Amino acid sequence: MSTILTVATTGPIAMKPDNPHLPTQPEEIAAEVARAYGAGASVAHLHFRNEQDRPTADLDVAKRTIELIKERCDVLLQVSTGVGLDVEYDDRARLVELRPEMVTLNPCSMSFGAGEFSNPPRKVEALARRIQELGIRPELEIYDSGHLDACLRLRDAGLLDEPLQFSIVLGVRGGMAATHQNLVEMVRRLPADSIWQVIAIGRENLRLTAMGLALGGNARAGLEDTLYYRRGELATSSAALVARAADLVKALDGEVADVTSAAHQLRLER
Ligand code: KMH
Ligand code: ZN
Repeated sequence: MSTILTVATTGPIAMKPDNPHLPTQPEEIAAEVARAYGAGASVAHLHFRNEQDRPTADLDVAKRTIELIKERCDVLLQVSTGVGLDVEYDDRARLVELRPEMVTLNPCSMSFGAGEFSNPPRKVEALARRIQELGIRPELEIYDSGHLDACLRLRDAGLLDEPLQFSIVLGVRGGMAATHQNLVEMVRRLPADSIWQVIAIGRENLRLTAMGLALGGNARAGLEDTLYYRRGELATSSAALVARAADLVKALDGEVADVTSAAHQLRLER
C-alpha cells in the first residue's frame, strides 16, 4: 500500500513574523498547496485566515481558498474544524456545511500552549453526528491517550464509521510530549485496521515523522507543524517539507500515494 502525504501549510498559531514564508491569504495558500501537490502531497489540510492574518471560520474565505486550490490541482481537501483557539465552536463546526471530502474532529478540550482548546463533549458528539450525516470522512486528532478512548466511545455510540482515521499529535504543550515512547504506545493502542499518521510539532518533527513512516503510518508535513527545515534554518515552503517526506518514503522502499490511491485508501468517492 502506498503512503499518503498530507500538506499542512498554515495552521492556527504561527504568524508571518515567525516565518515570512507562511501562507495566510487564499491565493498564497492555494499556490503553496499546488506546489506541495507537485512534491507528492495528495491531501491538503486547511486552515483559513482573515485579512489581518488571524484564524477564521468565515465561509466566504474558506470557499474562495477552496476554489483557488481546485483551479490549480485535484488534491483531496481536509478542512480543519480546529480552526483556531479563539474561534467559537459553532462557527468552527459550520465549516462542515461546505461539504469538503474530509474534516478534522478534535475529541477533547485541552490546554494548548499558552491557550485553551475548547471541545465540549456534547458539541463534539453533535459535530460527529453531522459529519456522519453528510458522509464526510473525519480525521480524529488525538493529542493524548485519553483522546483515543474518547474516539472509541464515539465509535461505540455509532457516531464514527470504521476504519477510523487518526492523527497522533505529539509535542503540543498540553498534550503528549514528542517522544518515540509515546508514539509507539499510541500506535500499539489503535484499532487494528486504523489509518493513521503522526503530527509531530516542533523540533522533533523530522525524527518522529520518519519513525511514523517506519512503523507503517502515513505522514503530514508543512509549516503548520514545524517552521524549520532543520535546526536553526527556517523552512522556505511547505512543499520543501513534503518533498523531504517523499524522500523518506522512498528511502524506506515505499511509494508515495497519488490522489487516486489516497482516495481509495481513505474510502473517498471521487
Ligand atoms: N495543529 C495541529 C496540532 C486541526 O487542525 O483540527 C493539529 C491539527 C488539528 O491540525
Ligand atoms: Zn490543523
